[in-house]
Amino acid sequence: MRGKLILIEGLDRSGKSTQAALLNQRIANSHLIKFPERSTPIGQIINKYLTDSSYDLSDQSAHLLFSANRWELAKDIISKLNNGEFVILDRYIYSGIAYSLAKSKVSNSSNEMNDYNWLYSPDKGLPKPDITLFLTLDLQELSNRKGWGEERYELKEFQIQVKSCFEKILPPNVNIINVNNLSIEQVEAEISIIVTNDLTNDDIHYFT
Ligand code: 2DT
Ligand code: MG
Repeated sequence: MRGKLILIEGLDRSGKSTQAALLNQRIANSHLIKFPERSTPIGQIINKYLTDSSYDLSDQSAHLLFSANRWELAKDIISKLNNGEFVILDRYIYSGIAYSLAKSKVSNSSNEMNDYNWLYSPDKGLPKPDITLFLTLDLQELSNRKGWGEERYELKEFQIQVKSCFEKILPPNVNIINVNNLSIEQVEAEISIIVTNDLTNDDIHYFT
């Protein structure tokens, strides 16, 4: 039996990385991959872009680098799944599209950044998650959470755009969990139910 590909997407400060790590601990044969994966050659450029505000890239090249970073790991993900191992992803193509679309909403950027098909096409061919979860927060709660401001994109106004862009582009089969007023354990329990109830065992799917 092949392993499952499980994606946890979510707004910044929604507890996404905490939940991805907890799920990874709970599943015996699993690997956690966080995107951007900052240790690879392309990941190092992305890390510089995110942490050094004086290092600028065009919006198009940043977008393509995030996708290229996923392609750096695609083969490895597929071979793990075929070996029966589970792979848990912390962010993936939906973050790629939502953040780029959000940029086009806050600045007068180029047509490409506002073009869903252009944004989506570099990710075509990547393995598609069997289960997609999205952790969301109400706007009020979003602004209250601590820790904004350390990296590019960590501005309240921008995050509001990100939320609305995610809502436009998430796939129809996404499992949305509103984490307002839920404890870490309660979110963990909801995720556990969704993951345990998925009994499909077909071939790996790909974005087309
Ligand atoms: P973390 O805070 O999760 O490390 O993410 N991002 C991420 C994009 O703009 N495009 C992408 O394809 C991905 C995967 C989201 C760092 C920032 O990178 C953004 C926040
Ligand atoms: Mg962050």
